[in-house]
Amino acid sequence: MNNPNRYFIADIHLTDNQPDITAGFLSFLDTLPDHCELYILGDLFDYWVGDDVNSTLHQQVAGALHSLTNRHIKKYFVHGNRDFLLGKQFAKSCDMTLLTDINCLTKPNKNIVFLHGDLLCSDDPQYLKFRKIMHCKWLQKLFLCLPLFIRLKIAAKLRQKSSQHNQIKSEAIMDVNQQSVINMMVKYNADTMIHGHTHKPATHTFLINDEPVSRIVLSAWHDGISYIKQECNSSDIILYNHCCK
Ligand code: LP5
Ligand code: MN
Repeated sequence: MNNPNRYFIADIHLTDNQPDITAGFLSFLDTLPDHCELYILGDLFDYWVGDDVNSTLHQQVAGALHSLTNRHIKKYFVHGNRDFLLGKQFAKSCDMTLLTDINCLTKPNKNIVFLHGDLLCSDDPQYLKFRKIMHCKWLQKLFLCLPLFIRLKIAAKLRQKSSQHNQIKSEAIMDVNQQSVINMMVKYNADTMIHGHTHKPATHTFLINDEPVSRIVLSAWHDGISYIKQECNSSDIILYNHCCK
């Protein structure tokens, strides 16, 4: 029995303000073949302030993802830095499995490691410190107890501060650190890494211990659909990086 084909996407940044991206996302789901697996590598939503936000957008997305189950499509979700609060309740309404921050898929000889990508930005200790605070369980619980309008205000403030900070950070600081990439690939015995976050789509090939490996970076969806397809047949696994306007 062949493995299912796998599709990887990230950084869709769904928001009420950009219905064209939502429409693109929903039609992308329609094009998925039956019996495949869909891996969403974070920042599906532009921000997430709690599963209790029952907006039309959230209902539409949950309905569309859930209905993929009728076509035997499994959905997996890795949190991004914008939607790290997406919880079990919403995942259930999508019939989607929540994964940990770093995950591995086995290939015949080596593994594929996949993650959102922000953890690899180790040239930016300020961000990693900020991330650590945002991931404090008690702080998240406290935040989720706040009235919705306050949560939305805090999220808007954080977004504003973040874009101010990003304007003065260099491109290099906001990209992944090559040594962190290598360390993670060695740790997971991976010859392939897939991630998003940086919005710099590319396939980087390099050597680890004289063996060729690749890091495939997904694009954000502001400029069109982007996905990686892992095609499985008995002898081969091929990864395609598709970006279409
Ligand atoms: O995603 P992107 O490209 O904008 O920037 C990221 C990093 N920024 C973030 C912040 C998010 O955008 C905010 C998401 C809000 C989610 C909902 C709210 C949930 C609140 C839960 C509370 C428990 O991730 C950015 C990186 C960039 O990627 C590239 O890697 O540079 O990091 C930053 O900008 C962080 C700064 O370096 C430090 C930020 C200091 C903020 C100070 C906050 C003070 C305001 C407090 C308001 C109450
Ligand atoms: Mn991100």
